[in-house]
Amino acid sequence: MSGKFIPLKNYKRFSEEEMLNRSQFINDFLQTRRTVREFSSQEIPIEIIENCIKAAGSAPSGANKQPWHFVIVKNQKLKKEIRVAAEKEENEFYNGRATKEWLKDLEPFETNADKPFLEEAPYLIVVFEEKFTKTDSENISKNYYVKESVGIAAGMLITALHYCGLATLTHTPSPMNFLNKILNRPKNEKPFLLLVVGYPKEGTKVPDISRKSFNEIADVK
Ligand code: IYR
Repeated sequence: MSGKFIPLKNYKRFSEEEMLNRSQFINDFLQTRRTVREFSSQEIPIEIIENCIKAAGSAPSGANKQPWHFVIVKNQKLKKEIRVAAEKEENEFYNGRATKEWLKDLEPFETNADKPFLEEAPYLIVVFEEKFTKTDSENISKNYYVKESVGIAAGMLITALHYCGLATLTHTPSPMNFLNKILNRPKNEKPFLLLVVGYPKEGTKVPDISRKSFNEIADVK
């Protein structure tokens, strides 16, 4: 074996009873997560967001390349710029690019091209994927399973934020390349997801939709 190995640290094994309790708890807890589309402007200490991003950065990734970059946007001017650019794309989406079927599928969510939450929420977290990583001015290192890796990290980020009591909205205006320009990110980074983060606006409502049952989403063979 060529690499260096160290003992597995901090692994904790539980009794079966404890595992059962924990599995019930995590299911109940994650079932309480709902995407919201109306956010309060109340401020949130940035350390909380930073810790959640650190947690997301612990995600597994292809060949441990960690092909992600997170930009926390709290600056009001930048948020406004992002809103203007996103609404331009969304206007084209709702008034032409989207198929009839797609618009029909979106009806229960009552979404439209207006995205005030991009300015109102205290934080936007833009998750970038790195198709390759620049190691220095001449060299690049190739990344593997980039979408899978960044998708897992994004899921962990949403989970961490939910654990802190923060609501999120996974927003993907398409295309999102305007984010490179506004946030001054290099060409090897591609926007993967725009996560809106904050407290839900008081009195906000969410669509009355349900989750598929265990038997619909899983099989035991
Ligand atoms: N990006 C648009 C449309 C949209 C698409 C899907 I798929 C959604 O789950 C929700 C919205 C918007 O944000 O309005």
